[in-house]
Amino acid sequence: MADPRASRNRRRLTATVTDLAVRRQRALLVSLASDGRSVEETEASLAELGRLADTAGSDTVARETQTRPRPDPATFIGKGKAAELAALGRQLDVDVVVVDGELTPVQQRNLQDIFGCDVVDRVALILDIFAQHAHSKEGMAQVELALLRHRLPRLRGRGLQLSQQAGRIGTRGPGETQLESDRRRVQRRISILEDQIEALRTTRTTQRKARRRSGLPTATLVGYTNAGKSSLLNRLTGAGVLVEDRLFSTLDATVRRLTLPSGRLLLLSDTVGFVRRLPHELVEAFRSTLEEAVETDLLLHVVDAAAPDPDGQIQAVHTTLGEVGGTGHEEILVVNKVDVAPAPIVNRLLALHPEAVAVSAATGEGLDALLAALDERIARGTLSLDLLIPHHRGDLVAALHRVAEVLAQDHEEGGVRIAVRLPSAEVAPFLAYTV
Ligand SMILES: Nc1nc2c(ncn2[C@@H]2O[C@H](COP(=O)(O)OP(=O)(O)OP(=O)(O)O)[C@@H](O)[C@H]2O)c(=O)[nH]1
Ligand SMILES: [Mg+2]
Repeated sequence: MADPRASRNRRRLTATVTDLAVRRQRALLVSLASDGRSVEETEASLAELGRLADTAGSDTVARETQTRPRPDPATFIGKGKAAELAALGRQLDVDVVVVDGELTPVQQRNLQDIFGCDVVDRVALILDIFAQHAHSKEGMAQVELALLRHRLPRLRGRGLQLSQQAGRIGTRGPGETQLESDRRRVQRRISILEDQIEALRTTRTTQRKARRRSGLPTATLVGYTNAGKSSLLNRLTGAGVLVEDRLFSTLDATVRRLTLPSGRLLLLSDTVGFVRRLPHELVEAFRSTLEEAVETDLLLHVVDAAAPDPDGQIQAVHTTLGEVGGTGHEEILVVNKVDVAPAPIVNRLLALHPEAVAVSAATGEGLDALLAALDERIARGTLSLDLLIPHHRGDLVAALHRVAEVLAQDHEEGGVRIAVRLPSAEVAPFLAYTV
């Protein structure tokens, strides 16, 4: 039943991560209130770090914030503070210190020495969660790539100094140190993964083109992690995607057909959620999954109105979309969890975003309005089609030149090959000729 390659990949992946999930670990969370960040932001970020740590399998036993204009280049927090917290850590018997920021390899090493236990930063924590939640071949390859790219500059070994002194790049043989061969092994694995991901990406692009050729409009659920994207997909299409009250439940894209009240069909996809300061290694590695969100006719941006800072979440989603070139799309803001969210917050979001729709994926409230809004947007929107019109239907070619933007036109044996972009409402007569 189980694919032996999948289980091999999984073993390899779990061997790669700092496995926080083996047993519940005791975590000390540390953050820095520095320039340009308000106390509230720091607090909200620290609370979120706690949820991330919980999802990764650890219990927060203490949280500490230091105010400092800038991170200390050697130890991130101040050295004195680090020593003080190390004593606290020993007293509370912590297994891991989680820093709300991005540590340089040097800072991480120094802190680990001071604390005498594992020290991970926000990036490593998120990578760890992704590693635990990846299931598909593509997802696992993407996470492993992100992990290795993150680890490579952090590999430490007895050979470090020696290899720097020798400075003989490419030297093999007896002088080779453990670290160098580790580096080379990691690098080799990175290039294998890059090739694998590239191949899977090509498959995905082909699938996406096939979907486009089907002439059906596509919409993608995007949003902050835990906003309720998968719940909404399930409610609307009966997809049966895993829904959980934890962060990053979904890492793989799922596409389902949805019939709108007008009878129009729509392809709706669910994808990975976003978080504030999503590690760039992950954005890079998950590019092909995120492209799913970018290459679409319409974004359904789901926001959890019951979350502590919905506005911040909306902004984080837009920032991440910007990083993968996904801005400037038609978007419907879906204000979710209205069954539990405070009414003033829901109302404020609706006032700020006039085209937003308030729903509850849990109770079904507002879904009719959402479907109507989708219908209306799709009717207003445009679609790209690749058509082959038989020579005897010159009337259709002429019609296309009237109603559509013609992107390319060529004469082929079977007829006129023509790529067009046209309003959805005009699509019907041409659908029989899609390539
Ligand atoms: N009360 C309430 N809970 C909801 C609603 N929609 C989703 N949830 C809950 O919110 C949690 C997250 O839901 P998911 O659908 O997994 O969220 P997601 O956006 O797919 O999350 P990730 O895949 O982890 O990024 C689950 O515990 C859901 O049961 C809603 O309308 N009301
Ligand atoms: Mg999900």
